[in-house]
Amino acid sequence: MVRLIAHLDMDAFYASVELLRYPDLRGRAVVIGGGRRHQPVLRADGTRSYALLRDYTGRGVITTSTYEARALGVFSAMGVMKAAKLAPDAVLLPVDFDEYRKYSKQFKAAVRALAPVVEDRGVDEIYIDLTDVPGVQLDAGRAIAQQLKDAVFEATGGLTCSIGVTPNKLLSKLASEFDKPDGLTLLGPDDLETRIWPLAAKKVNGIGPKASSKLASFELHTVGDIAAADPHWLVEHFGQSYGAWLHAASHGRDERPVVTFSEPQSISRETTFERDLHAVRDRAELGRIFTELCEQLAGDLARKGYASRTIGVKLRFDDFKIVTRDLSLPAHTLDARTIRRAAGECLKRVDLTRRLRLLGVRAGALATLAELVAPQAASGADAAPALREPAASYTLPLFDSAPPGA
Ligand code: DCP
Ligand code: MG
Repeated sequence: MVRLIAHLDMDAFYASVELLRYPDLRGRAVVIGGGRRHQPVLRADGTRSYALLRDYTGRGVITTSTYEARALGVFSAMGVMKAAKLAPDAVLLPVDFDEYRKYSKQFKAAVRALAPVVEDRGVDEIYIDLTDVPGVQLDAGRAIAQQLKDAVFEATGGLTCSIGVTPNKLLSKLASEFDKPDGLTLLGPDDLETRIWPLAAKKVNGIGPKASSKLASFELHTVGDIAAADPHWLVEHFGQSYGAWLHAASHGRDERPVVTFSEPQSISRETTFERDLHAVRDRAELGRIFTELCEQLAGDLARKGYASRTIGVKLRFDDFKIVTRDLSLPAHTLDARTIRRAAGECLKRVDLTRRLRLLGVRAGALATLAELVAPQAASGADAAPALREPAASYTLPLFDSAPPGA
């Protein structure tokens, strides 16, 4: 039985989500980015007016563009003003990460319902191990891949994706791009030479700008060039592990498993006191423990790579009654002081006459840091709202105190 791994990547993801609510923009060059100004304006007659690239001034960066805009040379990470020179009539829409996360959850759930072995790789892509899906070995995964595409389209109300199916993650990641958008590409071992070797080395996930320019300095430009290089020579120039990996990767070998992992709903810390504490009489001690819990929670979030938008407290009184309170923040955070302040607000809403046995702090409404900052991190000026515009009462930025290990 051969392994069959799919890589699924949504097509022009942010832009396609926007087109679901602004269907009148279908077929037009549309770019997403440039901060949060330039919202569409609803006119009295029910039509909308949109901002155009030609009218933009600022330092914003494009997060993605429709394929119509790409045809004009406008791509992710390009400055909006530069894009305006190429496509002055393209429509500019602001980013709305909450909306993209919502659709991200929908398409992933649709996939999991058909093929449960899913590895989450961010907001718009996943790997799926199809090996054990009944019947999959008969057609190398074609039928199930088509079903996945249909299910994603159905569940999201019209989003398309592209899928590559091959014996491993490395090849599938490449294959999913071959036929974008709305693509479906199956590759077997025989396709290595014809389909993979002609690709530029930097197309391979794991060959970044530094490695690819070093490879180029040795006249190794394509995957096939690397495959033809002597493995000992590769190790000599790129080190034992990376050199060996380059050799294996260029020959289409990759044994990495699909790592399933479901996102936690919340992360919390709690402690039962040595003796019951009273909010007034043991104020100092309670305050110290409370702050420490918040700091530990912030550390947990940072270590696990999450930020939270809902902070809650849990108390158990000396009569064993449990009370919880929570508070939604205007933006995601993993900052200890912001968490401490929000948890303090929650505590104010609890009757603290009885003594306490236990105190806990909980972070819910989690988003991965990858979702919140990347890939915008690269484009600085257009960072996620959580990073750039913390709202009034919680003015601490996401990384106000450096997370451990950062
Ligand atoms: N993204 C971003 N900044 C970048 C690249 C991407 O904010 N420099 C965001 C917007 C994309 C999403 O991540 O919609 C997914 O990235 P992809 O590289 O998969 O790009 P798209 O899904 O937009 O297009 P494609 O059809 O090529 O997959
Ligand atoms: Mg995509």
